[in-house]
Amino acid sequence: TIEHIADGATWLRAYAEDDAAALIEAIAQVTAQAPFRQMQTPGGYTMSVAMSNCGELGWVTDRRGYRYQREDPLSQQPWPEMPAIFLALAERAAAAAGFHNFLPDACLINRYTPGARMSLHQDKNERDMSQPIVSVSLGLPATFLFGGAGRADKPLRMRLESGDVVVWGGPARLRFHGVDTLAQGAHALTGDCRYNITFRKAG
Ligand code: MD3
Ligand code: FE
Repeated sequence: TIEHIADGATWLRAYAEDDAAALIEAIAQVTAQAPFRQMQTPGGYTMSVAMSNCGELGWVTDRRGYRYQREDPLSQQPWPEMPAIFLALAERAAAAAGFHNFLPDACLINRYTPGARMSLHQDKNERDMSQPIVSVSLGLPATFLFGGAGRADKPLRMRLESGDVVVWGGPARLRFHGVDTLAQGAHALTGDCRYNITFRKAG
């Protein structure tokens, strides 16, 4: 089912359900080369979410700031190639939401274990804000917080489940958002974790 959440935001419930096992296998292949790591924020905190990347550009944070870069700072090697199944899903989902010819060059993979969260933020490190972000949730469900144009706007709460895909474009692209603390649980495909994959045109 297609659901319009807000101007520019489209929720494709269970859209990736049939691909879930293959997507999780592809995550394992990417992270065998570029392991999950908990990065440092510029303010010196360690993120509770563990991250990796694939594609031409990867999102990183450290004491120097937030940015995209071509090399994995752990290995100083290029990020692993974006798996074909990732690219195909992102392109198809974006088109279903009205964003044709979406060609992501960056894919951030987030891993949440119980207790992990992501505080309200905007995604502003990408060059072209006319391009959407496509997000895919796998494994344990999470409460996603969808805020407004300002940090103080009270966020809507949305439960994102395994296989859900959301396309964030247009006026939704710069809205504040975050993820509430992940609850304990067990999922048949991922065990005690949630993965979120986001596809971006960063460069
Ligand atoms: C709304 N990830 O990696 S995905 C992130 O579930 C991030 O891991 C969350 O926020 C997660 O930056 C949320 C949904 C999402 C992604 C990007 C957005 C929602 C968005 C950009 C603009 C507005
Ligand atoms: Fe974000």
